[in-house]
Amino acid sequence: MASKRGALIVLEGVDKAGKTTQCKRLVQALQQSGRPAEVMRFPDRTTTIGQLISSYLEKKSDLEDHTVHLLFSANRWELVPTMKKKLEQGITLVVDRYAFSGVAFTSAKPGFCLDWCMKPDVGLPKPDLVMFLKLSPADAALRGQFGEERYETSAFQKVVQQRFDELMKDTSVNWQVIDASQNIDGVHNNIMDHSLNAINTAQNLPLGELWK
Ligand code: FDM
Ligand code: MG
Repeated sequence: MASKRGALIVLEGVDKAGKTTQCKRLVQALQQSGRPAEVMRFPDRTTTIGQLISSYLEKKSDLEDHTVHLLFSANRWELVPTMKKKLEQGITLVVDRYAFSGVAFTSAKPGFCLDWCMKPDVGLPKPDLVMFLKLSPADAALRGQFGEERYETSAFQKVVQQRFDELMKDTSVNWQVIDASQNIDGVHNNIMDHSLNAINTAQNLPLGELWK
């Protein structure tokens, strides 16, 4: 029998929710329990496309809104062969942002609907689990100021949260909302529970296609 595949696990959430910290903690905990796991993040700023995106986010360049949306999507698609290979090798991938951020952020701009924003990502590897780290704007503010990058304002993040709320109504995706206002260990324990479940379930199922 073929060896068991890894699970595709995504962490999403608003700014300051602790996604990056929790992705690292999760991968460490999985590895320590003998489960192969690797962290990935989108945008992956290391590729040629990723460098265009990074320069845009740092406000060093301007890009037309549709164009940058498609670049974010292309940045995911260019990593798909690598992702599939790793999952087939039994490696669980813990991903810091994915297509959901892509849709939530672009559709928070005037003139963009959810439907148009989803189209380029239709058919991407479907996550076995998407955890949304939920943090109120008040709690986020307690964690410090926003950074200097594009999109890092409370007004924009508020609309992004509304778009995420829309996306979470889609029951074809395994969404789990995590209370990110707990301390780091508390959040980690919740995330670990959901992840172990997803890993066990995924090993006997084929990888799905997102929004298809
Ligand atoms: N972002 C991220 C998008 O607008 N579209 C996407 O597809 C993705 C993956 O880029 F503001 C936004 C979200 C965030 C920024 O920031 C990336 P981090 O701090 O590198 O996650
Ligand atoms: Mg950030």
